[in-house]
Order: sequence, then C-alpha cells, then structure tokens
Amino acid sequence: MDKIRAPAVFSQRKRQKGIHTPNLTCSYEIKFNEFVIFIIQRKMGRTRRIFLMELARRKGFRVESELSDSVTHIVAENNSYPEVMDWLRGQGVDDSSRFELLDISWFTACMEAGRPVDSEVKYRLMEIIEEGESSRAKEVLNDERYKSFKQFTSVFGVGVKTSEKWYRMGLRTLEEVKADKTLKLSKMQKAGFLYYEDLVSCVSKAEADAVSLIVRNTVSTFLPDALVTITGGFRRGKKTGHDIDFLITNPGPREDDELLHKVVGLWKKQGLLLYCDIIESTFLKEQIPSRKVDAMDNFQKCFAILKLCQPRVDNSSYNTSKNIDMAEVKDWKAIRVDLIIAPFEQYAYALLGWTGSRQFGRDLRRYATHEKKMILDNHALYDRKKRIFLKAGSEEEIFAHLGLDYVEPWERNA
Ligand code: DCT
Ligand code: MG
Repeated sequence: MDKIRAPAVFSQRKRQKGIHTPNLTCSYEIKFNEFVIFIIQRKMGRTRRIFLMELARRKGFRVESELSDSVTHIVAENNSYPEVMDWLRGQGVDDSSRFELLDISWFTACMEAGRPVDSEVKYRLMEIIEEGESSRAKEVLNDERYKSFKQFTSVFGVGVKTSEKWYRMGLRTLEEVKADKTLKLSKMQKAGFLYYEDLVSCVSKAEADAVSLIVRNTVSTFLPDALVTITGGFRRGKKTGHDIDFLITNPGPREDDELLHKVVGLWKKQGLLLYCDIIESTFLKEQIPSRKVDAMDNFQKCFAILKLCQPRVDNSSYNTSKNIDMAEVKDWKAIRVDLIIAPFEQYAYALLGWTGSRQFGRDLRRYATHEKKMILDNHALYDRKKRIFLKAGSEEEIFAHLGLDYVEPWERNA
C-alpha cells in the first residue's frame, strides 16, 4: 500500500509506518488519514457523487458524506469559485479558508495516481482565477459578484460578511459604497477608505526596514531588553507585503501588559499614529491548543496604521516654476502594522505561527494532528497521548518535536 506522506513542503525525519484506520462508514481501509474529502453534489447529481465517493473510499481515501469539521478538501465539478463560496455560505460556513477548494480534476488525478496528489495551483478553484487563462477563469473573473467582493474586501476592515451585506443592498463598486451616506462604517472601515490608496499599494522592504526602526526604538524606550522580530512575509524573504508584522517578547520573568498602550500612546503624541485597535490577551494558563487550523490566537495585539514620513525629493525649481505649495505635497505613506505580544515561553510557537505562510501553518497543524496525535497552535504544542505540553525555545525544537526536518523561513512560502 502507499505510505502516508508528509505534505511536500516538509519532510519527515524518519519514515512513519502506514496507519491502518478502519473506516467506520464502510468496510474499506483508510490509507490517507490527513486528507478528508467532501464532494459537493451541486451540478454533479446524486448518483455521480455516490459513485465518486465509493470509488475514492475503495482506493483508501477518507470521504465524508456530510460537511463535518474534519473535512480538509472540498471538491466541486462545474462550479465557479464564487458559486462554491455561495454554497458554503448557505451551509453556514463563514470561514472557507480552513478548506482547500479544489476542482474535480484534482480528484481525478488522485484516483489515477491511487494516492493524494499535491493540490497544485492548476487544481485550486481560486488560483484558477489568478491564472486568468482558461475559459472558466474568465467566467469567474467576469462574475459580477466576484468582482464586487474583490473590490469591497480590498478595503481594510471589510470582510466577506460586510461585502455580502453591501452586495445584497445593490451596491457593486467602491464608488457606490462611498456615495451611500446611509451606510454606517466601523472605525476600521473609515480608516480603510481614508487611506485606501496607500494601503492597497504594496509595502516595500525599504519601508518595512524604516518602520522596523521606529518600532524597535519605541519599544526599547519602555522595555530596553525586549526582543522585536519582524515576522510574516518579510521574514520569509518576500520583497513586498500588504502589512508589516512584528512579534515582541521580553526575555525573563518581567512582562508588561501596558507596553502596547505605551507604544501607541507615544506614537499618537508624535503624530505617527493614524489608526489603532488593541486587542487584549485572552490566553488562559495551560490552555490546550486549538484544533481549528485557522483559529485566531489569544495574544495581546495591535492592528495599527502608521504614518511613515518619506524624504522629499528636491525638485524645488520645478515646484517654483509650477507654483506648487510644498506644504500641500503629501510626504508620507499610511502603512499597516501588526504588533503581537508573546510571553517569552511561547515565543518560539508565536514566531512559527506568525512567520506563516498561512498555508504552511495549516499544513503543519494538520500534520501534527493527523500524524503525531499532537495539537499545534501559535501558543503551544500538546502531546495528546502523553498529555503534556512540549516546551520549545526555538523553531528548530518545534520541528524536532514533530519529527520533521527544520524548514527555513524562506522555504515556507507554500
Ligand atoms: N497569522 C496568524 N494568525 C492571525 C493572522 C496571521 O497566525 N490571526 C499568521 C499567518 C501568516 C502570518 O501570521 C502573517 O499574516 P499576514 O500578514 O496576513 O500574511 P503575510 O504572509 O505576512 O502576507 P502579506 O505580505 O500579505 O502581509
Ligand atoms: Mg504580513
């Protein structure tokens, strides 16, 4: 039989023995535990769905008849991405990011190979959209609803729920949203519209370095020993990002719940703070990690928009001749910054989680759950068999606990 395989992005230190789990719903043996498939009946029909489910089960795949919490891969046939999203919302699913949304071609490739094949771009419903090549992609891109949702969700503070509401109200473009004075926008959405142009333009590495300097300087005025690490895409070596993520911890026993408040307080005084929302920590001692692959963590954090001043280019002769008042030239850019505070003993887990990528984190958590009977989140790793928390002082130690070779941050761009 096929061996259980770790997702391609990381490799097992030692080969695991194949796990033989009896399938409770039928007599077939499950060979691929980490993949839990659900096939959408819409546009496929009941008979074909039953046939495909039976086929996959016979080949050792775990296929669920219902859309349960354990489902990891959703397969659809002749459905566009927005149609699947619509269908999911109808099932009460708000957060579809916990699933891989795949076309039937992925399923067929798995059946042909007799094992799960990588869910490459060509099989993903969403990516199909980015490729923009096939006629299906064009159909999706032209979908009115998809176009509106893409515009709406490009605003900081606007998610699928708000987009849904606006779409139902008959709004289709951001101009229409802005013109509608009856809408009640949240503080976050107001900032999203106010700094829209800056926020949709990518943050460069140079801007990330400049903000990094500000963050380090401010944090060290209050906590000189604090460790400030740039995480997210920039730690993975990306050249641009939509925001800059910082992880802050204080080695030693001393913690300061007021640090974030002091930092943003100073920025406010200095005129550097355009927006901020501080979320207090909700972490409970000895909290068993969350099994949900996309659960929000419980750290104290701050979602902010900083005003990054940019040096003026000296083109005074041009300005004089055109009679432009320099005071009116915008010499700053609004930048989205996330600050996360982690207790020192959770720092390695927080660093692994906040370095991402999102897909890499999901794969790692699924691997821990299904292959190791452990639960991993941004706070801890819990061994369910031994009923103990596994301590880690570095990311290397976490990979070792999971029996995996270390993966460098720049290799985590799954
Ligand atoms: N993350 C997390 N919990 C959250 C939000 C994010 O664990 N509530 C992780 C996933 C990736 C990482 O933190 C950084 O998140 P983003 O900034 O959204 O992603 P990115 O990889 O930095 O990409 P971008 O360049 O778009 O900022
Ligand atoms: Mg980021």
